[in-house]
Parts: sequence; structure tokens; C-alpha cells
Amino acid sequence: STTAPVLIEQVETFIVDLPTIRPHQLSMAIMQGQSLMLVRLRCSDGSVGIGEGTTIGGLAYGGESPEGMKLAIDTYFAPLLIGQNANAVPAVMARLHKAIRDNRFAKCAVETALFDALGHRLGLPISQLLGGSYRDSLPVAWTLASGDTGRDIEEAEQMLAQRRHQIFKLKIGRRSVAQDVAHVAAIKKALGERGQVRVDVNMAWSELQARHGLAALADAGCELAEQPVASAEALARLRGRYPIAIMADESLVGPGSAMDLARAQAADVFAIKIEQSGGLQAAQHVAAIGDAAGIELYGGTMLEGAIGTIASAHAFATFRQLQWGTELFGPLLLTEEILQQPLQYQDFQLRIPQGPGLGIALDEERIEHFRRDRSRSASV
Ligand code: MUC
Ligand code: MG
Repeated sequence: STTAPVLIEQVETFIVDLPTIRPHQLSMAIMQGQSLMLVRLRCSDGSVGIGEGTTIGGLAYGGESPEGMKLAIDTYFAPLLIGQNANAVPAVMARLHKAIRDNRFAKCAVETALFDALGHRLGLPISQLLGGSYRDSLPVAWTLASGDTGRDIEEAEQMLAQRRHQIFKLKIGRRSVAQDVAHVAAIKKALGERGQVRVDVNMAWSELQARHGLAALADAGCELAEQPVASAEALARLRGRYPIAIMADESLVGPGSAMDLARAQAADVFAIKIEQSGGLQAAQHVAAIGDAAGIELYGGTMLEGAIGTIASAHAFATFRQLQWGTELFGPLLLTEEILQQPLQYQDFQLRIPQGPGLGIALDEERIEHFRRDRSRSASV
């Protein structure tokens, strides 16, 4: 029963390296694979929870790397977790927040594992533990980032034909503004009304470049630009000047920053990510701030594997508004299946698993196979 004390007994971390289906080009990194940092918590009643901390391009995206997260959890988180009441998730997280600054991605992985274990004990999906869901499936955008316009158009056509995605996010910012705009315009022209086209500049533009770029993107039929510039002040100056939505991503790192962005009127849309927010509950708090400020919402990804993707899905299911859908396609970018039952992507949506906890079961043999510390050339 849940009234008997259940203690956290063991904290295990490991890294799983998986190849991507093609190179994935962002302004700050070209990915050939993804490294998932997984945490497994074992509790005194035998319940187990799993969580994922994933980032993009090692240290290219943020201050946490897969190896750094593993080290932080093994060395600093685990002693604070062992022996704690596994049922009191917010209290356990508060203990971590008090003793450990930053490390939002690692905290998110641990919080996911705590909720997964709690869900297994109670027989409830995480979305129910988080207050209940508004939806049982989520629209999913696909990112076109092969680096080649023709290949991107072919990929988009395949996704439309398979009824897998009709929203396309184009990664730009590596080339000149003029080249990038031509690339976006060509893709929008090819897809027409059949596909929604958005861009993610990943902070690569100066404010002046953004003024040219946003005007031209709006003319090309692009509906949204994600983090065109790095600074929140510049975002605020750009927002509202062009008929294209401005979405904050890198600037949005938890509830405090959500308040700052809302106050500065720096974004039309928040790209909410559970890791960037510092966890599932923190992501809900960011959503509440966005809601209160009249800022529209989008469910973002750090290109997680299935665990982080489904943890995100449970959190996003609880958002009252989700006007821009999600981009929870991470597992589809990887060549390898690590679940016993693959996730269900169909009719442009991801179905949110309804079983206890995350509602997914890992294929332990596959995980063993791809664990970095099990490979013959293991170094980390
Ligand atoms: C980002 O910056 O939003 C999300 C989709 C994708 O391709 O990269 C990410 C990260
Ligand atoms: Mg982004």
C-alpha cells in the first residue's frame, strides 16, 4: 500500500549511444548520433523507475553533457536520494534543488524516474499523477535538417504521404540569411497548404540579421521563428513587428525566466521542454505562466529517446493550451528501437501511453547492447 513507507534504495546511471537515421544539422552542431543518459531508481518495495537526461551535441547546446549528468547524479544526487521517501516526489525534488544549483537536465531525469516508480506503485500514468490529462494524443512536428533543400522536400513529402507529420520545423542559421530564406521559401513553395513551415534559428542571428530574416520569412509563408536571436531583450524588440510568431526556446529555462520573458513581452509562444524547465512539474509551472500571460504554448524536445519523449508527453498532456502542438519525434530520428512495443505515431499524432508510470517497457537486451560501458571500446 502507499501508506507504508517506501524508500529510495538504489540509483543507477548509464549512457546509451544510438545512431541517427541521417546527419541532423543545427546551427550549433551536426549530430550523427544521440547519447541518452538514463537513470534507474530502485525502491524498497521493489518498484523501479526510469528517467532520461538528453542534450544535443555534447556541450554545444547547454552546460550539461551526458557524461556530466552521469557524474553529477552518481556523485552528488545519489547520496541525497538514498533513504528518502520515494512517495514524496516534490519533497525529494526540493531536497535536490536546495543542495544542488542548476543541473536542470539531470534533475529532470531523476524526477521522471521518481514519477515512473510512483506511477507503477499506484497503477497510474504520470499524466494522472501530474493532475490529469487534457488529451490522449499530441500533434508532432518533424524537423527537416539534412542540410540539403531537395532532400528535405523529399523527406517532407514522405512524411505527408505516411500521414506522420504535416508540421515542419526547418533548422537554419548555419548559412547566410539570404541562403536560409531561399531554402525555407523553396520548401514552403513545394509543400504549399499541405504543410505548415516553421524555422528554428537556434540564436544564430544578430538583431539586424533577424530584421531582414523575419520579414523575408514572413513573406515566404513561414508561420513561426524559434529563438532567432540569443538575447531576450532583442526578442522583445523583434516580437510584434512582423507577421510571424516569435517563439522562445533557449531563453526559456524554467519558471523564473518564463516570468521575465512574459514581463518583457519577448515571445508570442513558449517552447516548453521538460529538461530546460528543470523537470516535469517545473514545465507545468512554465505552462501556467505562459497561460496567464496570454503566451501560446508548444511542446519542445531535446531530441530525447523514448523515455524523455514520453515523460514530456505526459507533462504536455496536462497543459490547458497547446496551440502549436509538439515536436516529440526524437525516437523517430534514431535507427534503433529500445522499447518492447514501439511508440504509436499515426495520423500526425503521438499516442500517449496509458499504462502505469511512463507506460513503456524497455527492451533490456537492446539497452545492454547499446550501453556505452558494455561496449568493448568503453572509455566513459
Ligand atoms: C531545439 O533547439 O529546439 C528540437 C528539434 C530539433 O531538431 O532540434 C531540437 C532542439
Ligand atoms: Mg529550438
